[in-house]
Amino acid sequence: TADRANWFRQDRFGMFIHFGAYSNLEGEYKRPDGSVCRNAEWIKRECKIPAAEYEKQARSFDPADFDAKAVVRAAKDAGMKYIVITSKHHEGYAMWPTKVNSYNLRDHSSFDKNRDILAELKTASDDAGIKLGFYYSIWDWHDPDFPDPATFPKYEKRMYAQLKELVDTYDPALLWFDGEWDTEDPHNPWTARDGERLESYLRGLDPDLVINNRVGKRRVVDGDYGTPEQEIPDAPVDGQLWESCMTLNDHWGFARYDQNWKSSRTLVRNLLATTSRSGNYLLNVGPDARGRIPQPSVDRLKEMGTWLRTAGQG
Ligand code: FUL
Repeated sequence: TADRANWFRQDRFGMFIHFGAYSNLEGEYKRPDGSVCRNAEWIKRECKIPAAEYEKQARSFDPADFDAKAVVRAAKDAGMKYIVITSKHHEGYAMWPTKVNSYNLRDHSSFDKNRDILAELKTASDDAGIKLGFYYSIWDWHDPDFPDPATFPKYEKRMYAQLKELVDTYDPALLWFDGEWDTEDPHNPWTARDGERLESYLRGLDPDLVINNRVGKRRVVDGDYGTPEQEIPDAPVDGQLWESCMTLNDHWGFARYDQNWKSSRTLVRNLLATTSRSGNYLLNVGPDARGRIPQPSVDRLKEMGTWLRTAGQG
């Protein structure tokens, strides 16, 4: 990893944001028989929601209360130095007005057509001196060309086009890939070579981009840093940079029923355990259908910040 990751090495503490069309369901899908199936960002797949039905609910998605300044303030109050938001999760729904397809927050929603939450977040982050990065899922449950190796190149072309849009429009500091793993159903055709090709393409667009290892097959040579999930490793692997991502409760996306919040004491302890082992800590919030960060999350972030500032003075 070259100098491009210097800021990442120093910044240590970031905010992860899981926000997508799944947020509109707030974790609960009512089946035709009246029973309720619960999940968060995996709800479409885990609850086997028919594609047409999922697309239909996405049309009513209206996160009118998303407030980029409030999000950035919550991050800043906690002592976080960067933000990584889902631009597209496995569901395939783009959170910016992509020109590649119409399955996005401008063209397939009830949201104000003049708003662009990634642009809003970029402006608010720049104003506050916070770096902004994007999560992007390679795995795509919506694009029909994804699962079949014969049509996969067509999907890949669109994926490249979307990533170029993101880089050209919002100038992100970091890209956080996901969904690169082998899945049986549907088949995931992503190979180590695909990852290498994508990484060099992106470095050609912007040599300063920091990229996580899920762009490839999570080998030490893939991307700039490792991505342990919901765990804090004892030590770095092969001296590699790493970042532990973790949830505040038990889910990444908003789940109305999940009130299993970690205490701020636990969160501070996790932050210290991570940074003392030279890792970064990426702590997640999941805004609700209206785009609001849940109050228990805001409270905990505030308490962490208070603790950090007090400890710094002592
Ligand atoms: C996982 C995803 O499948 C989860 O939904 C979440 O985004 C997590 C950070 O990465 O691999």
